[in-house]
Amino acid sequence: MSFQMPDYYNIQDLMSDEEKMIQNSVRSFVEEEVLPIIEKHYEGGTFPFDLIKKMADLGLFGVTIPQKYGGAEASHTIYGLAMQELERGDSGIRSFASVQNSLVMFPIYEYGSEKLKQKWLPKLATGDAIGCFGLTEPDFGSNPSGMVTHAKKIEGGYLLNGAKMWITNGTIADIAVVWAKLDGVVNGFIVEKDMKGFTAPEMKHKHSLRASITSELIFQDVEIPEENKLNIKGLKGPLSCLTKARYGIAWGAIGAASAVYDSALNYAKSRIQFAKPIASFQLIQEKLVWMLNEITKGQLINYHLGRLMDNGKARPQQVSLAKRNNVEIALQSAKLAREIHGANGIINEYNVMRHLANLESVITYEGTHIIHTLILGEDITGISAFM
Ligand code: TGC
Ligand code: FAD
Repeated sequence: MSFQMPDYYNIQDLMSDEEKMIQNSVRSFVEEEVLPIIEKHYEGGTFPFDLIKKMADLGLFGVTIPQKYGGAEASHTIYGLAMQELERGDSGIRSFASVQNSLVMFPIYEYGSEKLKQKWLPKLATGDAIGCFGLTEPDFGSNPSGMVTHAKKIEGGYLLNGAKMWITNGTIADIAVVWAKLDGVVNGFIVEKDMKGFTAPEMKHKHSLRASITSELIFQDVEIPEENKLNIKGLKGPLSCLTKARYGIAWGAIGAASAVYDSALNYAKSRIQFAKPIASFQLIQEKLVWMLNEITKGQLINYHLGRLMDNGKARPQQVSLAKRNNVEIALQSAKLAREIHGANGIINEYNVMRHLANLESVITYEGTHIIHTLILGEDITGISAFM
């Protein structure tokens, strides 16, 4: 049965032809290229490298970056729609695109010198270069301001020492956007894979995001040339990148939620127990309606937030609300969908357990659910829970 994205409030009617066209082309890509291979990669714990060039050809890297740097120069709403469709396939595929777009190309475009932009953005857009983003450390996750990775000024550049952990794409990246303290202030540096003293071992044995590469980054006296320093000081540098990525995740989560809802609805209509489809039982209907209800609310949040982003009016806290809400309801939807599938819910013939396990990472990274609660708590009370 072919996939139908739930659209209970006819949001499609509000979308431009360009938005519909891109959404449809990414949906077809997921249908034809991602879904047939994803379970094999998930089981094997491998990333499907063949998809990188295909994603680049679709314009999925540098979606909002100007064309003169190889980007698609499209809107944030289009970026969101693309992330939604990718995560309908798998959170790991969306993660790859989130990192490349929001956490690597965005900071180079926003804070890099013209030389740095010319050097890296076109290659990142075509998928000829892969990037990663190193903020989290073994002892500093939710509180990145405590980071111990540091840079020291030397003649012609900087000497970088420290370690990052849980870094998506680290092992396969050509460049890492690394956040480190210089004279006690957070700064951003571009570390290139061949720089002496830099290693990026893969972290194995994950039960979640298995079709995505997660790595450590280790820096031992890595010499960084002056031109590889980004022009931004303080934690607002990395946090501004996170705002972009969290926005994409809010859309992506609705893709994952729609995938498990679709599977649960079809399963409930075809699975017979007590001589009836299980969809006829009120307790099953309640679960399906809960999912549809929450997906619809999430879609409306995303659609409006996209317009705010496009008009430059979105506040980071509004992005936090969307990420917090949509990932939580996607996770709950995956749990309900797994229940509706009974024993079949745990095997890879159905997508629900894979999405459920993936969403356990998505609710942790880019600010945990609790961190977004506290960001919103501070916004409405004026009192920070972090001090
Ligand atoms: P705080 O004092 O609140 O802020 C420091 C400065 O930053 C500004 N700011 C922001 N700017 C842009 N966007 C945002 N979202 C911003 N949030 C804050 C703020 O205005 C201030 O500016 P200024 O000019 O006054 O200096 O900072 P804090 O130290 O109290 O931290 C607050 C907190 C806890 C919310 C923050 O540290 C946080 O968000 N922690 C969560 C860490 C996190 O999300 N890590 C994610 C790592 S990357 C990742 O997970 C990638 S997964 C990739 C994938 O596979 O998809
Ligand atoms: P901690 O910060 O140690 O938190 C542990 C628990 O304590 C959480 O439940 C948290 O909500 C809670 N907690 C923390 N502070 C408070 C508080 N003040 N009040 C109440 N509760 C609190 N990072 C990158 O930099 N780049 C990447 O590419 C990247 N990719 C990732 C990929 C995967 C698969 C995963 C799992 C993580 C990735 N991360 C990445 C790291 C991710 O951003 C961190 O895991 C996340 O920020 C949380 O940090 P932590 O795991 O150290 O948890």
